[in-house]
Amino acid sequence: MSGETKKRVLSGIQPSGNLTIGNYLGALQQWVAEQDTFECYFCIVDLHALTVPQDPAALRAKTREVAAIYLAAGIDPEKSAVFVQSHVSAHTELSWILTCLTPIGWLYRMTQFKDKSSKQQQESIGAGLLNYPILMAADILLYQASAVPVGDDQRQHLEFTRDIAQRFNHTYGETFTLPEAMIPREGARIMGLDNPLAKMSKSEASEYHAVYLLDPPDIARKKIMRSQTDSGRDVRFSSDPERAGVNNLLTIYQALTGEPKEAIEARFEGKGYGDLKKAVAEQVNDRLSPLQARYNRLMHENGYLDEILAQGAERARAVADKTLAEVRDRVGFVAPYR
Ligand code: AQP
Repeated sequence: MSGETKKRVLSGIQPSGNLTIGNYLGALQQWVAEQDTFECYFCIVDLHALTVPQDPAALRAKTREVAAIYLAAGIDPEKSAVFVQSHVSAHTELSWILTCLTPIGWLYRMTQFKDKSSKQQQESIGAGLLNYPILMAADILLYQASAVPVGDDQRQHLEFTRDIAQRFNHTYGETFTLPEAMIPREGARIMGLDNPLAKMSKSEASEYHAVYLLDPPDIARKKIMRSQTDSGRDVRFSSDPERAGVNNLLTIYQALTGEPKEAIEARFEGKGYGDLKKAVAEQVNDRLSPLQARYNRLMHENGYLDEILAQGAERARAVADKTLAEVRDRVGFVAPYR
């Protein structure tokens, strides 16, 4: 043992639907890769899921499902703390303190708020949807995380987190580490298979929009074979919006294989879109089959998941409560007598 302390990483996914290959390539795949380099905290962010309406029984089931998917994807609970966000109450407490420091204008500027609120009736938009980035900032800052591995859609929320951390540090004295977004080079923004101009999203309802991590191989293959492409023939990476479908399939292929762009284009030289779709389906299923086998085993091991989540929450609390105690002192709260 060198005794050297590792830098911290925190990230999470909302249990708000079926996890997609977008969540896998943008987030999970890099979490697995970073476990040896960093001290990692990975949570299932159930408090965030409440920002849009959720059925309680479905939320409970999805929270366990997402936890099992983390482990099945390769998160090792011996190395990384895996926990449910609502099991660590410091998240909500810090979130309130940061709320009181946040100008409302910063929140109204967030793209995700604009997107998600535009899909709801004005009178049913919860204040939680607006405040979402503050809770996310609290999640990250509690762990003094230096890096946050996320997809490209979370870039703006990370900038918000840095801004609020700086505001706190400036107002109350140096307290929080300023985190950096860790965005993967490939697969940072996987697009919908049915509409390659919109981000693939787990809460999008249409049948052919996304491959889910628990889709059986024939369903995953069918979705990919039906994905939207254009009338061209060349299998090449492109930034032309007309060719976004093919570009998206190539991006998925690249993120899964790690091959350079040129090698991939050479592989598909003289071949058509059908060949590309078959090759992508094969890569996706090769990755998902072992994940699904591990997932099924885990879900049948009585008590195992609960034990991992309990241990993860304990490790998380040890760090989060320490930061929170410092914050409470900085803002002027009287420490409890006992
Ligand atoms: N399409 C995507 N491509 C790459 N990365 C993605 N992520 C999400 N979609 C893509 C990354 O996955 C993590 C999950 O974040 P989240 O659950 O907090 O919510 P999100 O970013 O809003 O993801 P979804 O799937 O679109 O969820 P819903 O539909 O519930 O809002 C993040 O790291 C994200 O960047």
